[in-house]
Amino acid sequence: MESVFTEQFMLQSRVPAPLKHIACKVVAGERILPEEGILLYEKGELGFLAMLAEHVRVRLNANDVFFIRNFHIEPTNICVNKCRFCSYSHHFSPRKWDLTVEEMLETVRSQDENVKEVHITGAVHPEKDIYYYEGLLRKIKSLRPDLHIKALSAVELEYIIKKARISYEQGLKFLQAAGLDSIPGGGAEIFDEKIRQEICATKASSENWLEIHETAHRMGITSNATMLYGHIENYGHRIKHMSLLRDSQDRYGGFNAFIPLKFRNSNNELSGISETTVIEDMKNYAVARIFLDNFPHLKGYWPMIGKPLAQLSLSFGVDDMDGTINDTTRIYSLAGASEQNPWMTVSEMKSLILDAKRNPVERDSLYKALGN
Ligand code: V47
Ligand code: SF4
Repeated sequence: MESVFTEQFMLQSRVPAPLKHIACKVVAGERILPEEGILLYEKGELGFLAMLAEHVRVRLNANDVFFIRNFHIEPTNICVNKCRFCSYSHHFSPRKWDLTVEEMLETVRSQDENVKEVHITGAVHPEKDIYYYEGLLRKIKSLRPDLHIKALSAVELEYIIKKARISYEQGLKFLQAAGLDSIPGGGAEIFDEKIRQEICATKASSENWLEIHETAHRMGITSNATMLYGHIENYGHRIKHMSLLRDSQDRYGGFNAFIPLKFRNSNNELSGISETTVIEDMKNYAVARIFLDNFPHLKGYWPMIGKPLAQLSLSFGVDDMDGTINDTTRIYSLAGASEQNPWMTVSEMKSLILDAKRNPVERDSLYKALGN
């Protein structure tokens, strides 16, 4: 079976020899090198990349595409940082907010009991500390003990843990005891200090981001990893970013999903940069799926690219559609995404996945199928 698949590539004379070599490695289940990843970005035609990415997707997830019933809480947009790509913080957003704990608890109360996960992330507020978030997590858990709390990006964690003058491990243990179940993938941007200096000079370094996630993984707290692409980075930077993640995953294995985030250019300091094309977006999903052979899941985050492109991404290696969201995130609508009030019903989610000839699977936060 596999050799027939490989031969298909071999017979396609328009595929240059070095790409055929990469195809054989991928089909044989071998890991590709960073320079081969760059070659895929530079020379890989979309159909060719799709076939290879789909091969990896099927090996890892068969025909299943996952989704979860979830909602977000974005506690504040008042931020000590001023990342140049960000349209969400009070520096650029037309609205400035800092929710009270009671307002956040009201959002939790308003969700129906089938909702399985809350994703809490926001800006780095100068006056908030680890004790504030510990109290918030405790109150949410006491209201909804069954709700999985995926909270606080490494950037928010670094700030509150350093402020408390404790180690990452002590900080994470303190929050875990209050109800922190996993960590979202935000703040990774691009792991290259020169690029970070240009786009997000004051936020956590690549090294600290990775150290926080690895500390969590050693403690049994799983997490996600994002990559912000389509701004001033090049293919080499994207591959370097994914190489660091792949190496880290080899060490501890705590990443659940990789989430490419397309830079959206409305209302921020990088508005002069054109957004990537659909071809570039699909190519990026495919190369990520091929390169990150040890990441179990690749997420097509529909509030960022819109429902039609998220559906299309299911043919480029994506096996996870995130969730129903219930109109609770503003990060992408403020940056110009088409989904101004992101909301997806379960039946819409399922038909979107079925339409792509995949099997919809409702999951919990750790990708256990919920059998319905
Ligand atoms: O780190 C900010 C990105 C991230 C823009 O773990 C932008 O399941 C594009 O991390 N254009 C936060 N992206 C969101 C995040 C996330 C999203 C979905 C799922 C998960 C998960 C995590 O949003 C930031 C930054 O990279 N971002 N501004 C922008 N203009
Ligand atoms: Fe603040 Fe996050 Fe926006 Fe950076 S991306 S300015 S850390 S809210």
